[in-house]
Amino acid sequence: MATHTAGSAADDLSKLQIDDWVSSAAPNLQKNLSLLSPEQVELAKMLLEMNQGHLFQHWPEAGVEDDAKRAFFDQIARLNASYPGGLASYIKTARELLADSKAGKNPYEGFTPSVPSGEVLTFGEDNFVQFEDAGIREARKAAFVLVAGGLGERLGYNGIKVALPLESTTGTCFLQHYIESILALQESSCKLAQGEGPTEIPLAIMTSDDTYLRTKDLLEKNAYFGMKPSQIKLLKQEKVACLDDNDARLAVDPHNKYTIQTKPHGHGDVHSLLYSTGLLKEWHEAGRRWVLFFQDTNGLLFKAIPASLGVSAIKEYHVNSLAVPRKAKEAIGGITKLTHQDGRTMVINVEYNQLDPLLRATGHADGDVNCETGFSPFPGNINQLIFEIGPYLEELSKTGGSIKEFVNPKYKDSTKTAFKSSTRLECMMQDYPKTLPPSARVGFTVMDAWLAYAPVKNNPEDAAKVPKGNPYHSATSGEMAIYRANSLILRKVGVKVDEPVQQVFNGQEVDVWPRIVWKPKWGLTYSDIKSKVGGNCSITGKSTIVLKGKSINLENLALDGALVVDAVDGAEVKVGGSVHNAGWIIENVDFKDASVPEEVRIRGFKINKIEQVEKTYKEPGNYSN
Ligand code: UGB
Repeated sequence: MATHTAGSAADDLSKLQIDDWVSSAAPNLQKNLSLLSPEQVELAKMLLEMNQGHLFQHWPEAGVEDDAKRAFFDQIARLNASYPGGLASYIKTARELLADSKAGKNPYEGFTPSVPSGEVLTFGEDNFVQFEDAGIREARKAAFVLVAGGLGERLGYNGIKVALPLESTTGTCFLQHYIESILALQESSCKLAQGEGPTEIPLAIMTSDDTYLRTKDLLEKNAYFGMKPSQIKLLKQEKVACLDDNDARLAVDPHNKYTIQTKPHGHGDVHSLLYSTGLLKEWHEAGRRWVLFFQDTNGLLFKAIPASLGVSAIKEYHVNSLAVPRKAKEAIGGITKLTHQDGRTMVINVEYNQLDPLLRATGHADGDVNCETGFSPFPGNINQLIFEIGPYLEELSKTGGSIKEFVNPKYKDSTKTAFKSSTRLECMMQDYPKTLPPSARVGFTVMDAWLAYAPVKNNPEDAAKVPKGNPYHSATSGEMAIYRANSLILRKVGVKVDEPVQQVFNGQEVDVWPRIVWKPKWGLTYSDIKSKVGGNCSITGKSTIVLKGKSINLENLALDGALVVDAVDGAEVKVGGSVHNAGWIIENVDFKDASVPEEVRIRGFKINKIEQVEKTYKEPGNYSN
């Protein structure tokens, strides 16, 4: 950044006026004004107007630590530029939200919650299949956005979460699985379109300072997992300034008095980033119709994508949230219909810590409880959102992508005058519909959790404490959910799959199904999978099957052991007969055992590959055995 000498700035009339004003508001800043560029002077003025004079309280005379002072303004400029409306707007909003928090104001004041109605789908039923067909048709007009800026503090894993294997049978990491799923969707959808419209589905990944370099590295080291590098855009969210008190005085880093302390602003940043980078406009101009948002560690997600995209297209939803049945008080938000005294209504996610008090305050004495189905009547938000790009872009053109924020200070005592530690404003991507007009078409789609949702969010110790019956959301349960879903899907298309056995890993009791894994290109939809299974197939409980190829047909297969089929595109393979061997067995691992890699330890088991049959087809052609 350019620096100005005393001479060049001193003649400026407005600067002289600032000098006078600054000398009373922040005398230590005044002594340093000669160091600042005109832009920095403007920023200083803004800070003083926003009552942030304390930031300069410890500044020494010009000539001492000048580089640090300039670095301070570099940071202020970044914080100012990355927030819609700038830092002044951030501070103003923070004061309002902090005042509301101090007054104990209910953010849902005047609203009554009720159970909304949405599309409830069951895997394999006729309407599910129709929605899947429609979704596959629409997919080539979609763009995907993965929000992966979070550190995953609850999981406590040292790497980035998208690099974690979603299952240890093949060791495929989340990012690879997501990319291969998008490529499979792209191929199926473009085949139907026969050359019309977009031919590539783009993927944007929102990262943060915590995840950007490691995400880039993972992609580069793996040749983008088969996607064209130009198809992937890495975005980076900035952190926001921390606040020390109810007057929203910016918090100075305890280790460096020239640095403002910052913390993540939340996944809601994705909207302003898509807008400010021009990416959303670019997608719209290229004829794309849908943008699909998803989180970093849900290995089941793409099983639910075709049908839910079909729901968006057929129901013409501007906003479609994917949801699953939710146990009362489970730590995922509840999709709720809110009706205001003045008649306004909206269907919105109410975060899990707010739903129970909201219900209690509006006449439901027991709060958030399970109903006769064994689940809360409020479906659980899994933060998989599908927006129609046209109305979304129109809305962002008005708001710049800023969405409703919240603040969650931890107060020292009941006077609510001091915080235990600095706080900041946060925002969530699913709060986007809060500012939409009542005419907006906002809906949701519920699918069974076994099919759609198994995130990896909790560390083994916390997962082991989850109340019985509620999902663990750990690396252990995330992996077991893949095997369960694939087993249930194969059962649905006629394969005889043995019942699971119960086992305990890292203190969590889980159902262990046969380890059935396939590449997304093998089977994206119910119809796809059904068309690849014929005759009487059976898979025993101790078995493992890995299908790595597009056209592998299972015909009268009786599997009791491990079978790996790997076929290049163009190889049409029929696999059948009896396959029997010692197979791959699961062995317990203690999560405290530091001699085992972290990604293995956190799931509490490893796979011992004793014996298998491998069938590999490297050339296109027809094969039958
Ligand atoms: N994320 C970012 O990209 N940037 C950030 O600043 C923060 C996060 P968490 P959370 O599915 O169980 C959400 O921390 O926010 C990414 C919903 O709000 O895993 O506690 C991060 O990388 C909640 O309603 O979840 O809770 C990750 O991919 C419920 O649906 C994603 O944002 C809950 O998820 C989510 O971050 C759930």
